[in-house]
Amino acid sequence: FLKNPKTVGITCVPFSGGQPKGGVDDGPVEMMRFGVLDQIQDMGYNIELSDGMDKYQTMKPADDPPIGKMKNPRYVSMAARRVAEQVRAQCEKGNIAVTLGGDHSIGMGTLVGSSSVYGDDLCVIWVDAHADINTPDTTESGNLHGCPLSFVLGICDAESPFDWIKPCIRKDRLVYIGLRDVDATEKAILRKHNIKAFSMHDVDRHGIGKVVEMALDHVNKDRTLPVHMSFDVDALDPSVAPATGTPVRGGLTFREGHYICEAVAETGCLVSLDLVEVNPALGDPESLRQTVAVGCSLVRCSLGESLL
Ligand code: B3U
Ligand code: MN
Ligand code: MN
Repeated sequence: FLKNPKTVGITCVPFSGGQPKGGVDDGPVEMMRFGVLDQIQDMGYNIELSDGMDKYQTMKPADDPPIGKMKNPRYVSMAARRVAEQVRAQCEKGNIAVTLGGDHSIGMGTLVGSSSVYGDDLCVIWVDAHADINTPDTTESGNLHGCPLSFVLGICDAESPFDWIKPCIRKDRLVYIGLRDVDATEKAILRKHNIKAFSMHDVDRHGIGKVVEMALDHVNKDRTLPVHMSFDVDALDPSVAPATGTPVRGGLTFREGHYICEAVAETGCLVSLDLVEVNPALGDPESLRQTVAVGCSLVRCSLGESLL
């Protein structure tokens, strides 16, 4: 699918407006400081950086009162719209589009951007402790990082300021891995729309190898369709990735997380990737180092680092 399979287009999104904790906006800069760009180049890729990562902070509207339960709706919408444009540009050039967050509300932007180029062929693998599929009506927290999928799947009516988002992802081309903290309202949505999810219970039962195979079979049986993977570091166990806003016990081990990335890399179908919810402000320096390091390592493995 890729015109430039050896070019990685990186979009850094220092954005935290989709949830209440500061610091997640420093995720991209900490991953860069850790050397993620050089590491990707050392694997033989060219890098093209989307510009203006400083713009996200300055986009914050002076006045952004809640709309219904949604917090910071205008800010989240504007940031996601910009992400969508930048990811679209990277995908149009045929680069592998890698987006470094930032909180997971930016996922609505990356999915709009990638699907605007790949259409509804695009398959989505959402690796997360959470389902991120609340609607503006079902969300209890009002945090929009818990809602991105409902917008792009067309499960909720796109009201202003999110009316620029058209349904663009097919429900049968979405699959989850790693779930263990899903709201009752979200479970009802998953059931109603027949959305495939592999929880930690499934990982325990079948092992990660089988789970990833079943997940890929569900969305991409013949391995011929383009794939977007959205990796929330809180899918990993907090002992592996402690510096994140909403850690949940009982997550993926270091190897299980990497296995998912390696298996996706092996398909050769990956066209776009998000790595989100690294929050360097949470925890001691060692937790921060460990989390940033594992984030960079997941990105490299998704780009094929460990394939022989
Ligand atoms: N489902 C809850 C909790 C949550 C979602 N995503 C994260 N936490 N990181 C909510 O707020 O919608
Ligand atoms: Mn998430
Ligand atoms: Mn999560």
